[in-house]
Amino acid sequence: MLDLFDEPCSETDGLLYASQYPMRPHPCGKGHIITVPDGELYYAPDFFEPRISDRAMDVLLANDRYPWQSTNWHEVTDFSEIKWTAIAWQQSMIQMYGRELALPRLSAWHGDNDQTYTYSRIRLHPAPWNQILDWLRGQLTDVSGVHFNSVLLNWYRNGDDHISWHTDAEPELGRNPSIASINFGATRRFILRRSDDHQQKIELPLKHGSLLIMSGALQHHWQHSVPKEKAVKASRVNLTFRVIKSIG
Ligand SMILES: O=C(O)CCC(=O)C(=O)O
Repeated sequence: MLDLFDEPCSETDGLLYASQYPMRPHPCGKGHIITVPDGELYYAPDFFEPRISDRAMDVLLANDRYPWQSTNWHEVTDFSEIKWTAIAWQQSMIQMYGRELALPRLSAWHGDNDQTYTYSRIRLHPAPWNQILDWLRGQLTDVSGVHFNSVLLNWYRNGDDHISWHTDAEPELGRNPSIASINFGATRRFILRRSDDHQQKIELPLKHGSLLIMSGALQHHWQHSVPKEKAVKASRVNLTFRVIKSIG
């Protein structure tokens, strides 16, 4: 496990690998709990077997038009006409500097009832739970002790897609939220930095079949991002399971 944390990385300023913090094995037998200042991380690089992770990618990206592995998704122009088998993928737009810009990734929101959630100033309406999302959620119960009621999915079509620095500290998530992040597809760099000292950073390479849980006060003290990685040509799907506490 340690060698996964210790992969070389180009960004060195203040960077610490998660392995430099105290860690102990999780009682469930998979992965480790890592105690960081003002928060806790759980990381299991091989939480799901490769066979299950491969199958998950096939189901999450299944649609009526394009084979997900061989399509150049950045060139697809009829995206809104695609019928998705399991996930309600959308190209969300944001207003910035008076212009409407496409987010550099695709996203989907599934969850209980008719809750809405505001994310990156976008109001999301949940699509229902389905077999794969419900099954994945079930896999998280023992390790997290949390019954999640919603999931935000991000699809990074290749290394150009990314997510900028932010916290998951929206009011709907309440204080000290636990957020469980499942990763399928290409390995991408996940970087945390302290909100009050941007030079203090922690990096985890989130690989195919891995699970990261962020908990304690982490969201109130640390920001996170998945930066661009030009060399990455393959898709990655990330699912962050959350508990929404109130109707937005
Ligand atoms: O893709 C990831 O690993 C992070 C996703 C994320 O930051 C989010 O959904 O808020």
